[in-house]
Order: sequence, then structure tokens, then C-alpha cells
Amino acid sequence: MSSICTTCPYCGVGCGIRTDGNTLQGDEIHPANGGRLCVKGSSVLETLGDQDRLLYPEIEGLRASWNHALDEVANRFRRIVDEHGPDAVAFYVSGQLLTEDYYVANKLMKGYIGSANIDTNSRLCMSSAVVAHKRAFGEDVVPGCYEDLEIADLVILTGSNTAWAHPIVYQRIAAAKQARPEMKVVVIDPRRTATCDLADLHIAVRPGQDVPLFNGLLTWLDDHNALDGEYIAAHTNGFDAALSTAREQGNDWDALASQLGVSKVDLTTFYHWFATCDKTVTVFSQGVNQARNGSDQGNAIINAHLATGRVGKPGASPFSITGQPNAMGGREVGGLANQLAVHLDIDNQEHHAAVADFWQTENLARENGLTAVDLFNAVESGQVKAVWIMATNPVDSLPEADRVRHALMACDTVVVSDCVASGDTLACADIRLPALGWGEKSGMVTNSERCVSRQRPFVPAPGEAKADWWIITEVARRMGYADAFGYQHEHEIFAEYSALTALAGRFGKRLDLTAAAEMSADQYESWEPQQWPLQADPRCFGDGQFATPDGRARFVACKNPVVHKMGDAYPVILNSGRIRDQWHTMTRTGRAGRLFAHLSEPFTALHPKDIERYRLTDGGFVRLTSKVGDALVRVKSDAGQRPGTAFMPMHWTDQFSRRARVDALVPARLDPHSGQPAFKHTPVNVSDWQPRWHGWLFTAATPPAVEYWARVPVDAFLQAGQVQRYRLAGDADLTEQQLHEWMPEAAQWLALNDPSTGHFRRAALDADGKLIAWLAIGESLPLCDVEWLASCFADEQDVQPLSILAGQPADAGPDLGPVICSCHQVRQKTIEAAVEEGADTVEAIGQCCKAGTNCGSCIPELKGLLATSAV
Ligand SMILES: Nc1nc2c(c(=O)[nH]1)N[C@H]1C(S)=C(S)[C@@H](COP(=O)(O)OP(=O)(O)OC[C@H]3O[C@@H](n4cnc5c(=O)[nH]c(N)nc54)[C@H](O)[C@@H]3O)O[C@H]1N2
Ligand SMILES: Nc1nc2c(c(=O)[nH]1)N[C@H]1C(S)=C(S)[C@@H](COP(=O)(O)OP(=O)(O)OC[C@H]3O[C@@H](n4cnc5c(=O)[nH]c(N)nc54)[C@H](O)[C@@H]3O)O[C@H]1N2
Ligand code: SF4
Ligand SMILES: [Mo]
Repeated sequence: MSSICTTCPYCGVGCGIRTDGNTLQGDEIHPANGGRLCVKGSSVLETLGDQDRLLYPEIEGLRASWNHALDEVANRFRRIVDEHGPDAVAFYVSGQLLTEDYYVANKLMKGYIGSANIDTNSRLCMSSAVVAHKRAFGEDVVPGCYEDLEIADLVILTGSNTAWAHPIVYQRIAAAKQARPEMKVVVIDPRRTATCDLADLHIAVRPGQDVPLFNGLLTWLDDHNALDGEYIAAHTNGFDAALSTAREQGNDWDALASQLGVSKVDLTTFYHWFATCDKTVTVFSQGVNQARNGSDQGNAIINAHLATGRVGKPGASPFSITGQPNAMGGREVGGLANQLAVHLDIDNQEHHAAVADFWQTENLARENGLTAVDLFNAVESGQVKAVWIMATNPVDSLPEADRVRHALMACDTVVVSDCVASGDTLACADIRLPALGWGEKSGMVTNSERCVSRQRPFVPAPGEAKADWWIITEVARRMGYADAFGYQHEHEIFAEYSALTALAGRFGKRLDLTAAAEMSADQYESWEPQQWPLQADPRCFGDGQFATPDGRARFVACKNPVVHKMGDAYPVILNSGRIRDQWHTMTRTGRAGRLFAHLSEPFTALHPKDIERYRLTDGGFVRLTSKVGDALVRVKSDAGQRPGTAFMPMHWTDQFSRRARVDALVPARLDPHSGQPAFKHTPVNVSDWQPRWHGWLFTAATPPAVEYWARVPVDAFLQAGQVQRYRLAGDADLTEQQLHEWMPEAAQWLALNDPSTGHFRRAALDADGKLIAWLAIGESLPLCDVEWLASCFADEQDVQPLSILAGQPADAGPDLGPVICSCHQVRQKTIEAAVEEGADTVEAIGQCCKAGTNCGSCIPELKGLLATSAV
């Protein structure tokens, strides 16, 4: 196959990929990455394949034809709308849909069914930034572009673990700083993250204190004559009110520093740098958005930029970076329940009339719909009787996730469109629809800097999977809207959407894709990445003209948050977010064993002092409880945590561990303006759990019902399915009979029992002597070489009974520690040896052992190892 250009399915950096289906490289001419890829992007081919894919439509668990399944969805939605009105149905969609999918989903719900009950997982992600943009600029527009990060003199990264969540953006900043060491980087984050590695200054602010921090900045700028008075007078409104609100906390920098939990020197250094660097970019992400006052936190940042005239200028902008590959595209087409389409508003009569006219519909929704958390509350109360979930996993990613699960279980009709066959949300579905996944589907995505790129197919559809836009339009036709949904090809949808953006222009908005409205199918095929507004400056608002009625930007007066006193019952603040090598609920990254090498089990990171204080053990287990739920994961000591806080990844689901869904713990506390949940600040209690036994189990079968298990896929396939490596732990006594039941049927057995030490080992072999399952249980974790064992499943090698029972090769080499560089599979001890032999820079380590020389994602860890060995 000749190679094609497409866009990475993961984060909102939106890197270009070139692939022939067997190999893959970064696309050198894509403006986002210029040829670079991070570890997730470069391993994406390993996550493809038919294994565990949803291949056919299913109704109530039984295979159905497409015709039957589509009729069933359309009939159920039609009936409920007819009996209970349009607001009794809802769609819950995702920033992982393509623009074409998103556009037709929104057009169907808002335009024809006549309800605005369509919301998206972007509610959990970007909705506070959307509010901040709309309040300040009059439109949800990110003013800057990636190049700004390279030409800035000061880059502030707040609430963003860029090194792990937006690795190529991070690498671009790192390269710019290397070329211009005088460039400064400030990281604002309560914990010391891999991103801090690049920082000249880390402000380890107390959680939730970003408004006082940025209000303090506004006051400082005023006190130090660092405001751009001309810009404020000519291009903005509301400055005086914002400043006087900011001044309410006074200008005693000692007092503010202690309130924020940082040193006064660090605080004033940050303020001084901001005051003196005209070229400043402030990147903000979930640490800002996912808070009870996320919208105000965004506006407090934007206020500081407006006050210094630093918006949309080269190297000077606030910069909210998006998470998902098409989070931005979804915001454009109107995927949020309180947006119409193309940045227009539902409750604005003129906008409403214009869109109704364009779509030729009399049914266009007149009121904002339910936002994500409220939408699932309405499912729970029975007000919403049918919900169609596409490309998102709310049973894992919404707050109070157990309640969401129960609500879906009790709901009349739950339709789920997904690519995979098993998932926590899919388990609640009445109707499951198989969707094309990345590499199969075709359409457009928009990245963080408004760059619109193609995702192109290069592998055939598995089973009967279909494009999301096709599924939606087929249902629309069956609901009686054939005329409005007659598309034959995704390109027609994109052209219609592009034409619709003319209305945005008519109402003074910047969103503009009209140049693509007449595009032919061939031009669509050969589309090259372009930023909107198409054929215009890549930056917006640099001329001081904004999308508000009077053309002026607006300051927002941001009140400091009420500080809640921590109760004794839940004394620790639980933060949550991403780790380097996993993507969300792991439906894709969870298929590649290599991506577990970095962190293989669900964990909670705590400061060593808290580990001592709560009598936990590093590497042991911790039970977390909150007002709404509980979890059981491993303890990870991390001196970079603020004492009194903990961090838990959001990735583990019931598919990957027994009880490690962080959102089972998170209560639904929302920002009042955006409805975005405060995922980062959950009060919890932590307590030690000491299992009576520990174990390893390799099997392709489902895990046993024990107190703790966590799985990692072994990169080997058996006929029955992929072998999984389980780490087990439990409280209850085990009988031989139980152990037997955990193992599959086998032709031959190897066994070792030592009841005196509580140590049991079992290996199951097929008739040819090939290993099919392996188990070891002990009072402490049985010693074995799990990587070597994994290789025994893959290789055609003869199995040596003694080695197999021992779980390690007869000529076992030394333990080389955890994998640090996932690309080249280089382990910690190998790197430490290189350092001991004199490698004193990241480059030198790379020359010695290749670590860090491919995607560069592990460079922060390499620097960490260099730093510890220097000590
Ligand atoms: N590897 C990987 N990359 C991803 C994703 C993934 O799943 N895996 N998902 C993508 C998506 S959808 C998104 S939205 C982005 C998210 O990208 P990020 O927002 O960078 O990621 P998070 O880990 O959610 O949180 C960022 C940081 O906010 C900090 N934080 C917590 N509370 C506060 C606070 O009160 N103030 C401040 N200033 N900071 C705070 C956290 O400690 C954390 O380090 O990542 C995208 N990229
Ligand atoms: N505690 C806590 N919770 C969080 C966050 C946090 O930081 N902390 N972050 C929040 C954020 S920012 C986000 S974005 C969400 C993400 O959370 P989710 O959106 O729930 O997570 P994903 O795993 O990305 O779910 C995507 C689903 O769509 C499927 N899929 C992939 N591609 C396609 C496709 O093309 N079509 C269809 N039909 N299906 C597809 C996948 O198999 C998967 O089941 O989580 C939010 N929840
Ligand atoms: S930075 Fe994001 S878009 Fe780029 S390769 Fe990595 S995951 Fe993909
Ligand atoms: Mo996100």
C-alpha cells in the first residue's frame, strides 16, 4: 500500500501521521508536529486489529441486521418523542467523533427532533474555557497558535501536565528553550509533574487557588505600572470592576503567598516576569477548567492578558489547549447543549431564525438543553427515557459514576455506538452499534490551534462496522427526515457545514470555513491541514477587535473562591488526571502491553509524609473513600505531591481492575456557569489494606472475583483471546478447588504446593506442551519474571517445566527494573549503568543505550535519573 497522511487519534495537539498500514512516521509537513510523534502516536498501529471489536449490531444482546437495528433505534426514539415530547430523548456525544459525525448528530437533535438535549464529553473537558472565551471575546475562539509558544519569552503552563498530555507541544517548547535559553517557563500545578522538568519556576499552588493567584497578578501589574492603559481604554470594557474585585484581597504579598501555599520569592518572581515579558503565553488546561470556579479561573488568566494587551499577537496570548482530537471541531458545530451551531446561540432570536432558515426546519430547538451531569440526572429521574451515547464512556468518566451506571441500567432505551465489544457503558446498552474506529473512518478534525486536518482510512472496516455519520443519518431518515439527511459521502456534510459558517460571519464571529463550502470530493480527498479562519491570519483578535457587539473585549470580575474547611472525615484532597502512556478509559491504549510498561497498575500517589501519617506502605494498597464511593488501588510514594493531596489516574475501569474507577469517588460539584465538574478536588479518606495473599495469574479467561486484581495485556494471542497478566491480592482463604477454577481446561498441568509457606504455583499446558495459563499465589508476592513469562506465551519455544514453575529462565539475568523508555524498551538499571559510566546528559544516555532517542516522552524521567544520581 502506498502511504497516506492522517491525523493522530489521541490528543488535541493533532499531529500529522504518515502510514502505509505497517509502519508509521510523523508527517514532516504537518504544521502541528513537523514529523515528531510521542509514544502514544507512534504506537497506535499496535492498538488496531479485530480483537475485542464490536463487529455487528446487537439488540438486547442478540446479533441483528443493520436494517433491523436502525429501525429499532428510530422507532424507539420516534415513539418516545411522540408520547413524551422531544426533551424525553437525548444524545451524549464526544470530541472523538469527526466533524461530520458531530454535525449531523447536532443537526438531527437540535434541528429536527427539536430538543437541545445533545451534550458532549467536552462538557467535562473544555466547557469552562468555552465560557471564559465567550465572556471575554464574545466567541469561543482560541486566539493564538503553537508558533506563539516558540517565540514567547515567557511560557506559563498552568493546570497542564503538558509533558504527558500534550507531548509534542511540550517538545516544541523544550526545543525553543534549548535554542533560546533566556526564554522562561513557569509551571503552576499543586504537584511536581514531569512538565516541571522544563520549568525555571514551579509554583506549587494550593489546589483551587488560581483565581487569587491571577487576581494578585492583576493587582501587582497595577501597582508596578505594568498595565497597557492604551489597550485597555481602546479595546476593552469592565477593567475597573475586575481590578477592584482583584484588589479586595489586598496587596500584602506575604499574606497572599502563605494563602497560596508558595514562597513570596517565587510568587513575586512570577509576577515580575509577567510584568516585564511582552511576549507571554499562558497555556491552561484541566487543572484550571475542572474546578468549581473553572470559568472564573479561565477569565482571571485572560484578564491578565487583556490588561497587558497580550491577546492574539505573535508570542502573546492566553492559550486554552484542547484535549481530544476533535474537541475543537465539536465546539464549532454546536455539540454543546447550550450552543446552536457555528458559534451561534440558541436563545438569540436572530441566530435562531438564520439557522432554522439554513436547515429549512420549523422544529429548531428554542431552549438550551441539559448539560452532561444534568442529562444523566434526568435519565435517573426518568425524565429522559432514551439516550444515545456515541464515542464516550460516561460510566467511567462522569462524576458519581456508579450513579450514572444505575441510571443507565434503569433507563428504557440506551443506545451505544462504540468500536470495542466490552466496556462499562456498553454493558448498560440495550442496543449496541458497531462504529468505525481510527484508521477506518474518514473525515475532519480541528486541533488546539484551529487547524483542520483529515483523518483518512487505510484499513478495511472490521465486520459490519459503519461510520458514525452514516449511522446517525440512517436513523434520521427512518425518523422521517430523509430530505435533510440525504448525504451519500462525508464530504457533502463537511461542505454543508462550511457553508453554514457564513452565518457565523454574518453575526460578527471569526469562525469561517466558507472557502471550503464549494469544495469538490477530490479537493476534500486531498485536503491539507489549514487553520480557520481559512485564508486569513492564523491568529485572532490581534487587531484588538473582538466578537462582541461593540467589538471590545470584556474583563470579568472574578471573586475569590470560598475556602471550604476540610472535614475530619475526608482529610485528603484527591486530584485526578492523565498518565503518560494511557488514553482515557484505555479502550485503545489498553490493548498494547508496551504502554503498560511505564505504569502497570492503578495507583494513588501521596507525599511520603502522608504515607507515614496514614500508616500506608509505598507499593502496598490503599482504600479510598469519599462521600459518594470507594476505590482500592496501590500506593505510590511521590515527594512531588503537596502534603494533604493525592493524585489518581482517571484511566482504570472495571475492564482493567476490580475497583479503581476514580469517578466513582468524585461527587458532582459543578461550575455554575459551565456545568463542568470539579474533577481535580475531591475530599477523600485513605486507609491501609493488607491482603493475606498476593498472586500472579496469566490467562485469557475473565479474572477471578477477588478483592483486588489489575490486568495488563500480554502481547500474544491465543485462539481463545489475548492472554492477560493479572496481579491479584485477597483476604479470604483460598482452597485448591478455587485455584483450579481460575485456570482454563488444559491437557497437562505443572503444579507446586507448599502449604507451610502458603505458596502455590500452577501452569496449564495444551496437548503440544504450549503454555496457556500460569498462576502463582503466596503470602508475599511470588517472585517471577513476568516479562519472560509473557514471552513463553508468544514463542514457539519448548517449555522447561522447572523454569516455568519458577517463573524465570534457568539463566535468569539481573533484574533491570522498570521500563523507562517505552519505544526502545530500555529499563531503569540499564540507564543508571550508562550514567555511572559517565553519561551526564540526556543525549549521552541516548548514545549509550538509545533511551529517549525516539519519541522523547521519557526525557523528563531521564533527567530525573540524572538528578538523583548526581545526588
Ligand atoms: N497521555 C494522555 N494524554 C492526553 C489524554 C490522556 O488520556 N492521556 N487526554 C487528553 C484530554 S481529553 C485532555 S482534556 C488533556 C488534559 O491535559 P491536562 O489538563 O494537562 O491533564 P490532567 O492530568 O488532567 O491535569 C493537568 C494538571 O492539572 C493539575 N491541577 C490539579 N488541580 C489544580 C489546581 O487547582 N490548579 C492548577 N493550576 N493545576 C491543578 C494536575 O495536578 C495535573 O497535573 O489531555 C489530553 N492528552
Ligand atoms: N476524574 C476525572 N474524570 C475525568 C477527567 C479527569 O481529568 N478526571 N477528564 C474528563 C475529560 S477531560 C474527558 S475528555 C473525559 C474522557 O472520557 P471518555 O470520553 O468517557 O473516555 P474515552 O475512553 O475516550 O471514551 C471513548 C469511547 O469511544 C470509543 N470510540 C473511539 N473512537 C470512536 C469512534 O470513532 N466512534 C465511536 N462511536 N466510538 C469510538 C472508545 O472505544 C471508548 O469507548 O473524561 C473526563 N473525566
Ligand atoms: S502529541 Fe498528541 S497528537 Fe501528537 S502524537 Fe502524541 S498523542 Fe498524538
Ligand atoms: Mo478532555
